[in-house]
Amino acid sequence: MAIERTLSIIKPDATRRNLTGKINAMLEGAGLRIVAQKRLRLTRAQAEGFYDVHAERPFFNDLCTFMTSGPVVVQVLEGESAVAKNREVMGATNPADAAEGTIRKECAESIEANSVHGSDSSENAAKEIAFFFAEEEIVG
Ligand code: IDP
Ligand code: MG
Repeated sequence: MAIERTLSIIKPDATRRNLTGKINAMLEGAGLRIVAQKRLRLTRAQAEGFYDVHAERPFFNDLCTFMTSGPVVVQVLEGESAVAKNREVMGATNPADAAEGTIRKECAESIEANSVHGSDSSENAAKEIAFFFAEEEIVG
């Protein structure tokens, strides 16, 4: 097992309901270290660029509208198997399918407004981290 980094985003439904601290506590409780973090409002171009892989999906437009509807908190998480560990603590995409004790089970409002994003592979994690952070902004 290796120390990895992954990109996490606390989505607008969660920042709106003041859940940043609760979600951070759940991430830290799972053994993930927040080694970079900033709160920002995504532009449409940023949302479309970030979710480029989903451009052909039917929910793409609504997803970009949702992701620009309020502030997000983008963060780099570090730890043993951080990509998989974060996906585990996040829970399934649809909160109706998410396991007990996961962030999406406890916090998500819907399959779209599901409170958090997490990279799905170490390759994508590297790309997604570079999308938001310069190396010197990450302090391990
Ligand atoms: P993930 O966030 O669990 O990796 P993805 O399939 O990568 O899920 O989808 C990216 C995001 O798009 C989801 O987190 C959710 O916000 C949104 N999304 C996914 N599937 C649907 C859907 O069927 N309807 C509406 N929004 C969706
Ligand atoms: Mg995904």
